[in-house]
Amino acid sequence: MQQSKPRVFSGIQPTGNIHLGNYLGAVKNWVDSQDSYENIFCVVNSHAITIPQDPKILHQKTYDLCAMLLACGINPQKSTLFIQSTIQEHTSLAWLLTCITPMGDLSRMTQFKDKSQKNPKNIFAGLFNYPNLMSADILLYKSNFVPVGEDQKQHIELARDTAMRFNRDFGETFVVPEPLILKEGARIMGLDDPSKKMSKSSSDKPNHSIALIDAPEVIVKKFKKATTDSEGIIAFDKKRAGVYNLLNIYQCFTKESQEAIEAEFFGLGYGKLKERVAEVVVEGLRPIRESYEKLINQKDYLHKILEEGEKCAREIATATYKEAKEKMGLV
Ligand code: AQP
Repeated sequence: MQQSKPRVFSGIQPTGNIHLGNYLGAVKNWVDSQDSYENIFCVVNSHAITIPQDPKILHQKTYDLCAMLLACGINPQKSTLFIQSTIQEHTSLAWLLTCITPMGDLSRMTQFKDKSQKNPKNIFAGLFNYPNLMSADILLYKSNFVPVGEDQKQHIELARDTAMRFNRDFGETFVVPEPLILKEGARIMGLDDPSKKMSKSSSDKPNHSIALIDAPEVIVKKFKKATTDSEGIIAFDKKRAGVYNLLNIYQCFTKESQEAIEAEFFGLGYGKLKERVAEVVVEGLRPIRESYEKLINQKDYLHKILEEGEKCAREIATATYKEAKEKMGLV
């Protein structure tokens, strides 16, 4: 494949319902910058099994998420979209990288600490090794940039270190990738507990997250219950996490400056803020939900897009893996 623009790679796990954090922190940026890059996007189902999943649900959610990414605006004419497990080179390269990554580096990963705390009875080696699979995803495509939310920054730093170590020890092979993290939306917090990031795996808590498929009345209800504080002042103050989170979401949808937003809400109460945030979110997500409802029934179209994406991604993945494997002396 001829590369004329810098390449971006990013992925998302089919571990539950995609939420506002995933959308504002990652997917919206993928969509908005499709013209600037050569884009490769992936539903990372092999990452999902680092936490136990129901196989039937995982299978279905993988296709649902592909349809949702198209509904969000991923354009198959401009971007390659595929499912991670269809290209074996991801796990094959992850093994090579596992063999050159110090245990100490992996033990520092905060996501491993967080997720093992959340699932203390199910801590498997795959969860510990997750960052190497993520490095493989990125390095396999010689990606220049990786648009992600802030929670993934540490994993990208590890991918950079791994690329540099490989290049140093076995000869120039991988591009050292840069994270692309936007200021607004990089870290959307849970509506019920704004000290924790909005997360798919906490969606069992009824008012934690806004799913992109939530009906308008559900969105309004969840925002009404969002945790704020007792100060009653509407301002972008990071120390008041609940109000800050609502304003941050509002800014992502309205694209107005912080000053303009603070002026708009000057003298108003939290009830009004919640109502207005819910309104812009409902309107912003409406076209996505409507498009998703159509796409989810167009199975042949979806499979065709994914097959084309897989073919395109495979071409790059096969070549890079062969190069890395041979450099390490594997027959
Ligand atoms: N709360 C968030 N705010 C901003 N960005 C976020 N992302 C995730 N949560 C937020 C970004 O979404 C992309 C896809 O995430 P993922 O599917 O790889 O999983 P994750 O980072 O582990 O996110 P979740 O939703 O919290 O899933 P679970 O609960 O399964 O771990 C990434 O770019 C991520 O930064």
